[in-house]
Amino acid sequence: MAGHIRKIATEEAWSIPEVAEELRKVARGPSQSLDKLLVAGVYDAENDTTGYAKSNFIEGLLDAEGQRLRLMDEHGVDMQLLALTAPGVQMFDADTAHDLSILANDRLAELCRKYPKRFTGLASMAPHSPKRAAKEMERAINDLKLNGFMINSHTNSEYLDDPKFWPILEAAEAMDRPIYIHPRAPSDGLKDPLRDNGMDSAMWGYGVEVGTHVVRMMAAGVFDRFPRLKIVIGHMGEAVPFWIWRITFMNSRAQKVGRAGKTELTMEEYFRRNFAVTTSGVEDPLALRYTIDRLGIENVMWAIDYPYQPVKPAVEFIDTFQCTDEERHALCHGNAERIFHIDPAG
Ligand code: 1DF
Ligand code: MN
Repeated sequence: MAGHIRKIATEEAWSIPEVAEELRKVARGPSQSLDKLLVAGVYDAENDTTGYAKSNFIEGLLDAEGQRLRLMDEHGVDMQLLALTAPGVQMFDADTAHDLSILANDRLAELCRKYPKRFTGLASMAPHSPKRAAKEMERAINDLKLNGFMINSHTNSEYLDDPKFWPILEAAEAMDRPIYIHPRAPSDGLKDPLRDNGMDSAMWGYGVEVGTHVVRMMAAGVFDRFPRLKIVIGHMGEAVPFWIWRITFMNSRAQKVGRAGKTELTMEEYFRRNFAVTTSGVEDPLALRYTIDRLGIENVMWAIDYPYQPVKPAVEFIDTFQCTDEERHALCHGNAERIFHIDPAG
C-alpha cells in the first residue's frame, strides 16, 4: 500500500484454553471480586448476568492465526503486541498463577517465534510471590525473548507501591523493560458503588482502578527508588493526563502540610518521565492531541484492544488524526519499537 506506515498495536488481548478453564472455575467459585461479573460473562456463558457472553469474546481471545491475522491483513495492522487478557493469572492462588504464567509465556513465545513480523508479546507473572515472579520475568526476556510485562492492576487488592512488590519493579528496571499496568475491576475496597449498569469495567471502573494505582505509585515515591522504571497505561492514560495538573498541585500542598510523603520530583515530572500511554479504546482526537501535549509525543502509542474493540475504527482513527508525518510514525510504530524493544526493521 502506497504510503503505508507500519502499525504496531500495543494492547492486544489473547488467552489460552488452560487459563480460560481456570477462569471458568473462578466464575463458579467463592471469590467476591468485582471481576467475577466480566469473568462469568466471558468464560462461563451459562452464568452470565452481564450480556458479555453475547459478544463471544472468548473466540477472539483464543485465536491468533485465524480471524485475528485476517483482520490485521485486511486493515493494514502489521503487528500486535499480545498479552494474556485481564485479569490474567491474578485471581488464581499463588501456585496456580505462577504455573499458568509460565505456560502462557511459553505459548506466547512460540507464537512470536512462528510469526516474528506479526506478533510480539508481554509476559505475565504471578505478583503474589514477587521473588518468584522476578525469576519468571528474567526468563521471559532472556530466554523467551518477550518484550516486557503485563500486570492487571491490583493483586488480592494490593498495589505495586507496596514494598513487597519491589523485586518485580527492580527486575523490570534492571532489564529496561516496561510494565504495562492494564485494568481489572476495582479492588475490594473500591468496588461497591461500581457494580451497576456496566460501571465495573471499561466504562468507568477500569479507569478508576488503574488511575488510582498509578497515583498511589507516584505519590508513594516509587519512582525515586526506581527512576528508570517505565510504566505503560492504556485508555489514553486512564484519565490521569486530564487530572495531572490538579494531582500535582494538591500533592505538593499535601506534602507541605505533612499529609503526603516527600518526593524528589513533582507528580507531573514523574508522569512525564516514567510513563507512556496508549490510545486503546479511546478514539477521540481531542483527547489524543491533549495527551500528546501533556506527555510529549515520544510517550504516546497507538493500540486497538482487540478483540474487545473493533479493528477498523481504531485504524481509521489513527489514519485520519490530524498530525505531522513524524508524529504519525511515532504514534503508529516508532515509540513502540523503542519502548518495547521491537525490531524497527520489521
Ligand atoms: C474490556 C475492555 C475487557 C478492556 C477487557 O479485558 C479489556 C471490556 C477483559 O470492554 O469488557 O482489556 N480494555 O482494555 O478496555
Ligand atoms: Mn485491554
